[in-house]
Amino acid sequence: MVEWTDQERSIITGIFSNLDYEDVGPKALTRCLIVYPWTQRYFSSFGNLYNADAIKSNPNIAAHGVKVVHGLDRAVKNMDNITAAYTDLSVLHSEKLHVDPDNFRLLADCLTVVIAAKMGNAFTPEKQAAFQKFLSGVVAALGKQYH
Ligand code: HEG
Repeated sequence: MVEWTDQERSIITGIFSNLDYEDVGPKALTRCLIVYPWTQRYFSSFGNLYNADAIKSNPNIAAHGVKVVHGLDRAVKNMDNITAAYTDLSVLHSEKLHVDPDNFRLLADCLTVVIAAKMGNAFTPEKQAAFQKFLSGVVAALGKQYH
């Protein structure tokens, strides 16, 4: 079980209460698909992913990016039991979507880059540390049902 300090809790709540999901979600998923092109294989039904411009302007990717970042809300609400909060999503990604769990870390890192760029100097090392710890919990939880 992960232990959280009051400062870490308030950093995480603060980041998410100010988060522009409609902006950050599409940017994070887009970045993941461009920086790590093998992640595109799971989105073959999403239409044109032919190059970076196509990915950036693909409405299905944008909508899915928003959905994925909203998928983090359950971790924010269940910080003391992130693993249980992701049982169903872990089963889905493993058994139905067959997403290689290494990719969770890649998307998490892209999300960190996007948030750091938006927050600028406000994304202090302390905030990055708490956010990294939070995302590591999510990544581990999403990988839990793989066997
Ligand atoms: Mg996943 C569906 C969350 C990483 C590929 N993802 C979903 C859904 C959520 C979600 C909430 C919708 C589930 C539903 O419809 O019930 N995904 C989620 C999180 C993270 C993640 C929180 C990591 C931070 N997903 C991830 C990665 C890939 C991926 C790295 C592939 C590289 N997700 C994926 C696909 C779908 C979902 C292909 C189904 C999309 C669709 O067909 O609509």
